[in-house]
Amino acid sequence: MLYPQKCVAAIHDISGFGKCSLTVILPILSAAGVQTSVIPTALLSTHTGGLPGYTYRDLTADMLPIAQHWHDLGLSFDAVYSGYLGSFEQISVVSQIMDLFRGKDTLFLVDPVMADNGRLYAACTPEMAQGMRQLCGKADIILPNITEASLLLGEEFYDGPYDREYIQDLLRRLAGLGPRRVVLTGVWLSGDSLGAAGYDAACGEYSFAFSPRVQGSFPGTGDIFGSVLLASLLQGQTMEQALCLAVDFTYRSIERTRSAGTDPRYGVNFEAGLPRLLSELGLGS
Ligand code: PXL
Repeated sequence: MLYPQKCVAAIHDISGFGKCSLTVILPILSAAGVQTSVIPTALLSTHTGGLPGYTYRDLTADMLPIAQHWHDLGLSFDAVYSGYLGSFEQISVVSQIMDLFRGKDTLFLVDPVMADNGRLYAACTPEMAQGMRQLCGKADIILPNITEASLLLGEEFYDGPYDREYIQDLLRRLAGLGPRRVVLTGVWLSGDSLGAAGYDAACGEYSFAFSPRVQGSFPGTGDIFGSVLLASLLQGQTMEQALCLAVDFTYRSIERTRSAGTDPRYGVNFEAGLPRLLSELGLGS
């Protein structure tokens, strides 16, 4: 039996160096057999996570014309996956792109990339939270870390360790913004583990997945996590399976990088994990 290839439209920036956003999303989704088309939101020399200086070219004016062209060509997508947006204005552009590609089974995955560890990213502004809240309301799945969850809910950020009740309460309230499923990253209940928690509001089910914790900050790992999660869901795996796979793949990428002694700001070694990922997705020879 022949299955049609899954198609994703990915709306993220291109950070030329440093392995985040499209430079990790594209290879991971492609390796997982997903045909991936891209709408770049901005072109940067590097990510904004710790390297001194970066160039920045805003691509807002190109985004809707690209999407409109695809729409005119009659293209459709199994999923639209948005992440780092270069400006407040781009939030409404992504919202319009979602309207263009809304289909019966189109999955809208919104990663409200704005902040981490209690701090906004360099190019993000506090008013983005309000717009992101609305965009999340149109999504099927949202993927905030705990800092972004606090911004979306208009609350103060608390550092962990967290208890399960607090995490479940955050998940339920985030689902109250509109998305059916919520995946929260950067969840830790004790000092030696780190992972993610999921909630499906349709069935009221929670899932948790953890890995050992590696100290430090690793840019790009949210995008790696999101791509593996999406690949797994498109492959028909359950939320629990997707969460476990994404946590494990991200952890292995971080641990490989730590043990090699690579500067974390240069990005993690996810490439070496791709063959194993394919077999865990039931793909490959
Ligand atoms: O991975 C999130 C991300 C994406 N794009 C850019 C970033 C970051 C996080 O720092 O700086 C440009």
